[in-house]
Amino acid sequence: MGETKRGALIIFEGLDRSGKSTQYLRSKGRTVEFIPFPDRSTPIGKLIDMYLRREIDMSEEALHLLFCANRRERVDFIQECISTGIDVVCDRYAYSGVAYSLAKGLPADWVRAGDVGMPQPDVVLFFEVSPEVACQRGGFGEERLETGELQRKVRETMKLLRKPFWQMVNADGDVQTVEGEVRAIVDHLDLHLPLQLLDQI
Ligand code: 2DT
Ligand code: MG
Repeated sequence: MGETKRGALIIFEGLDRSGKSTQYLRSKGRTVEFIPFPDRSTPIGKLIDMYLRREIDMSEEALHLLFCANRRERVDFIQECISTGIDVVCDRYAYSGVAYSLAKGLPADWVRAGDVGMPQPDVVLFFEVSPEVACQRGGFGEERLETGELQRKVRETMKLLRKPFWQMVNADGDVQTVEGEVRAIVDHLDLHLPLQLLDQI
C-alpha cells in the first residue's frame, strides 16, 4: 500500500571519542547503509589512509581535495539508496571536511566550495561530548590530526557551521542512552520532500 518513502540521509558529526562510529541505527523495518568518511576502502580513500598513517606526505590543499573527492565517489551509491527507501548514515561528512581545513587555516571560500552540490542531509546529529568524558574514553591514537590543539580549534569551528537541520545529541551517556536519543530524532524526520543538494556549507 502507499508509495515507498525515500530513505533518509543522516550524518553523524562530532569530535573524536564522541562515540559516532559506535552508533548504528537498528530500527524496525528500516534498512540502513553505514558509510564512514573518509571511506578508506576506495582508491582515493586508500591515499587518505596512507597520509593519516604517515606513510605518504601531501600538501594540506591536496588533502582537502581528496577528502572532497572521497565523498563524491559515494554520491551515486547514496542517491541510489535514498531513492529505494534505504537510510544512509554517514560517520562524518562535509562539515568535518570544512571544519578541519578551516582550523588549519586554509582560505574559507575555497574550503567551503568543495562540497557544494553534495546531497543535503535530512539531519546532522552533532555528538557533543564533554572534555572530561572524552578523556575517560582513552587517549588519541597515532594518526595525524589527532592532537588536542587541532581538536580544540575544530570544536570552535564546527559551532560556526551549525544549520537548521542540525540536532545536538548529548553523547556523554552510555551506548543505549545515546541510541535512544538518536532514534527519537530519526523517527520524526519528514521525508516527503525529495533529497536536496547543498548550495552552501
Ligand atoms: P576518522 O578518525 O573518522 O577516520 O577521520 N577529516 C575527515 C578531515 O580532515 N576532513 C574530512 O573531510 C574528513 C571526512 C578527521 C580521520 C581524520 O580525518 C579528518 C579525522
Ligand atoms: Mg580518528
